[in-house]
Amino acid sequence: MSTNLNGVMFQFFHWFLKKDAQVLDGKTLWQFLKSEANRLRNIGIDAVWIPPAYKAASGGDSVGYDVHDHFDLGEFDQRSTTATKHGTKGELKDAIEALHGDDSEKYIQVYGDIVLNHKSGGDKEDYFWQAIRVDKDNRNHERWGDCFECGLIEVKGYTKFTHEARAGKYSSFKWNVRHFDSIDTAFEIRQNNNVFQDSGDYIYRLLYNEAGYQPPSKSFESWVSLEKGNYDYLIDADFDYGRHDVREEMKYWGTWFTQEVELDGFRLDAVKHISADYVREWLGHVRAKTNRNLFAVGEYISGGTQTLHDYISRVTTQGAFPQDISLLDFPLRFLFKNASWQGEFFDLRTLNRNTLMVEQPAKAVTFVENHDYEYGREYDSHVREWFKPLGYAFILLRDKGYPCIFFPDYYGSENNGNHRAQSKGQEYLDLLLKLRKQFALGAERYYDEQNVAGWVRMGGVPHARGAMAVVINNSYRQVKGIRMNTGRFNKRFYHLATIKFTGDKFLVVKNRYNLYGDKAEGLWTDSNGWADFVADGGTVAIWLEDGVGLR
Ligand SMILES: [Ca+2]
Ligand SMILES: [Ca+2]
Repeated sequence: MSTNLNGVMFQFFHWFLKKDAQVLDGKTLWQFLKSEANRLRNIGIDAVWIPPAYKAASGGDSVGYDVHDHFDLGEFDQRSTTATKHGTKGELKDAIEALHGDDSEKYIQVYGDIVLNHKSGGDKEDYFWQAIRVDKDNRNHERWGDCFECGLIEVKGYTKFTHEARAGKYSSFKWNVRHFDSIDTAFEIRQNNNVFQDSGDYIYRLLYNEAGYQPPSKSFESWVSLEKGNYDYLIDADFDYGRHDVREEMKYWGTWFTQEVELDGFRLDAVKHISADYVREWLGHVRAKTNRNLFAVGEYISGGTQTLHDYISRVTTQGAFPQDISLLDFPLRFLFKNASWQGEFFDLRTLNRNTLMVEQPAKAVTFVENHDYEYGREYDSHVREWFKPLGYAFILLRDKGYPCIFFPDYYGSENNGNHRAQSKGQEYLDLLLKLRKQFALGAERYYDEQNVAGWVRMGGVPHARGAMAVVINNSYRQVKGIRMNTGRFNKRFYHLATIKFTGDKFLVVKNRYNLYGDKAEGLWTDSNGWADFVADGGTVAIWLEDGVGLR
């Protein structure tokens, strides 16, 4: 969880952000982040998740997940650029300094994006290495024997990383094939003295370590996702965490990166493809070496919660030094996506079941959208815009989870390739953030039906300004009510705002909403505290106890 009361995280990038995007106003992302530090502070952001800050194989145009050199934070001329897509190392440090602020300012935490799974864009390897072909869909199926494309082979892939421009600064580790356990691209395959082309149909599992090395054999890691048999391999050159030298080097890097730019925590990329035992070892090492209570949230993509519980348990309860970790709530995110596509055919009662938010709220980082699923990433994988205010109300105003706001949902975006411009949600998100800090406090009473769900925050605790009732309605164009108990008897609640998407922008209708009839400006609870709170179709409506206002 966040260390702050009702903490909020901000994912400060997206996949389709152009380097010359209007919102950046000629700045790099790091420069823009620096210039936005005070705004983020003022709207109630407690932590910023920054994109991978190190040199990517595709250089200055990459979001950064194709990591080429973990130690190059925009400092060395590699992959045809010194800066990363997001800027230079100096600009990154300036941005983080601005977020941390001086002693008189609220401290905003910075979470680095940590890619521990692979390296990308290596040079052609010098040495052949023994390997076996495994099926992409079943990694446990190794193609031994003498059938077509079977048997022991030797491969050369793109596994050599010399980083000559860095010349050993920060680390002299020289990466080559021995440090990886699998690749999916070979430029040379040799078998029985014949040379073969890479058919592109297989993953090549590397078999042995060099003579005399312990352990003598390589293997896929254990405690990874069991999808595809064993989901250790994801992309490019996959680290071999069976090797002591690889484990140590990446732990050393984690400590170095954390201290070099003063990180406060991590978003751990692709953890289903990395041994959970290594992630625990890595976190334990970096936390101990830096002597800091570093927050960690992992990206484990799963529609079901059981694998997430198993993963959390493996990291937080096993081993000599159990480590705290949260996970992104993908099960909830996939429900949001379905809700946005199915409209009123989606049963809102499913939102409050089978999610990490419900089942393990203290370990849930909740979100509506991210860079991997936003419009244009995969066919119809995004959350449609009309639903976003409902989704954000659900993560920002509930009593569970550590919510995360996605860059384009706040700042808007521009058309770019398959990506269609998304509308700026700044006005309604600023409102929800204020409500989160002032009214999303105290006990919660939750109610739901097929097409309408609502909750009351009871207040009555420090920092709470009063009671709040929130209603989301996913029907097409019909005002619906839900009966909720407020614990306030014969009390008026006024209509603060209804947030809706008009097809090209988000509208925040305050004070009076004519479709609500005699409740257009407010409503009364009965002598037992009950009232029918209403919201328009496809909107979220917010009602506050009379006599208190938003500051
Ligand atoms: Ca892996
Ligand atoms: Ca591996």
